[in-house]
Amino acid sequence: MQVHPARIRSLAGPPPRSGSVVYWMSRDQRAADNWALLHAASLAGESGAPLVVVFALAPAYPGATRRQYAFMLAGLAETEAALRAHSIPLAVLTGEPGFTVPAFLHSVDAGVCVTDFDPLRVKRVWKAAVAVASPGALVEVDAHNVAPCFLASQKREYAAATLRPKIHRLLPEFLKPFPDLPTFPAANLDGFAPVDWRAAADFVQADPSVPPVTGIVPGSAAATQVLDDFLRDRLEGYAARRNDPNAGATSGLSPYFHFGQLAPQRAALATLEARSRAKEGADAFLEELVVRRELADNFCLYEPEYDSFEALPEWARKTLAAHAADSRPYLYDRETFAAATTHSALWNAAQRQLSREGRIHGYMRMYWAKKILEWSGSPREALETALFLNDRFALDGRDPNGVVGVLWSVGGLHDRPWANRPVYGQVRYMNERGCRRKFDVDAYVARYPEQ
Ligand code: FO1
Repeated sequence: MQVHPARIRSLAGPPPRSGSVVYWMSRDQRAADNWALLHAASLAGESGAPLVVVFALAPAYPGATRRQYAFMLAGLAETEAALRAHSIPLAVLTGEPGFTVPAFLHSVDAGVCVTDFDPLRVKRVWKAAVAVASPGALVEVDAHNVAPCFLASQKREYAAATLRPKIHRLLPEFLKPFPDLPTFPAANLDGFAPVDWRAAADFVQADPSVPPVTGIVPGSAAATQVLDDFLRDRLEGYAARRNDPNAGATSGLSPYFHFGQLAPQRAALATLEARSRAKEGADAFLEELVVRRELADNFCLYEPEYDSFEALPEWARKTLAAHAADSRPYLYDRETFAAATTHSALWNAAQRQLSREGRIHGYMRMYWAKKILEWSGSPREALETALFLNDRFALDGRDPNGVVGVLWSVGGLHDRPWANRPVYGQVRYMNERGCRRKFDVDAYVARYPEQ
């Protein structure tokens, strides 16, 4: 089956030529429900060329620690087995992707290299390096968004309200079931030994002081199980209970989306099927899963400085600058925040949830980031601290969704101005009293004691 042509765009580089087909897997690390892999498989199938999948393992992905690498490598090992069941080999290339990918493409005489779309800077740099050194064409397929990011909008959108109608217009065309991945002749595996995952783990130089998490099982099979459980047990109460960090009402799917172990489109299709029995929950979840998630990609695609103070909306930069000299009730440095030793038991509990579990409840993430703004020397420093901590401890750090979550909380991104107050200016304010109105703060704090 052909992949919708609007999901595909060609990146600068030589024109397509005959030769083997390579799928350079990066953001979408799964065998099933992967439009980039399906496109590569259909190109190989049409021309009778061999198909091989490569993953370029970078020695030190920016900001990542042992925690994220362990989760990613475990998921990739499962993906390798799933690919081999279709006689598609996976090769792991260790080193700087800008060098290792072109070298591999030459070694297999690749006619075309397909890769998955990703709006982040590091990927753009890698892709530009591959495009100039590739023997054949380099094409990109959006396998992450339901509505292809570069089609849904050609500019940085102001807010969810401006992107929502554009996405909804495209859903009938793009929110379609996935075809099965074809199986190749057994000879397609010739010359490719199974990956040595121990050697791959040894190659990684990530900071070992942030250990792997135990409470979240990596991989596509676990992701599908988490999705099924969520839809069966929690979708109905999602709209009413998702802002209660004690309710266990959220989907828990973010780490799986970040590493592409589950397709957001798979989750959207399954949610639609469940909609007849849980309309309110399904609509609230689809808004997060599709509109908000795709708004984050839109922001990172069209705002080159997406993780900086300069990327904030003008009103927010102005109001934060006007309040930069306001006196702060407490001032903490990055180490104090990281160690969860502020004066606030609620904030410390949120930081402990993040550092112990590798994730933080969505509502608490807003509170956590807003207090970093309130208790840092400047808004710029707050932004840097929040991004640093999120990247370091969250399994889904370094994701457009995480970047946008932090910028929304600290700097009013995709939000509107609110009543003026100290330090925050017109950026939306949150405090512990508001939390107490919404949920049992003491119960939350008790779950994350000092150790
Ligand atoms: N992508 C790669 O292609 N190679 C890597 O070595 C790699 C490491 C890595 C470590 C932590 C992490 O959070 C992400 C990592 N990714 C890597 C990228 C990831 O798959 C995502 O594409 C982006 O972070 C989000 O769009």
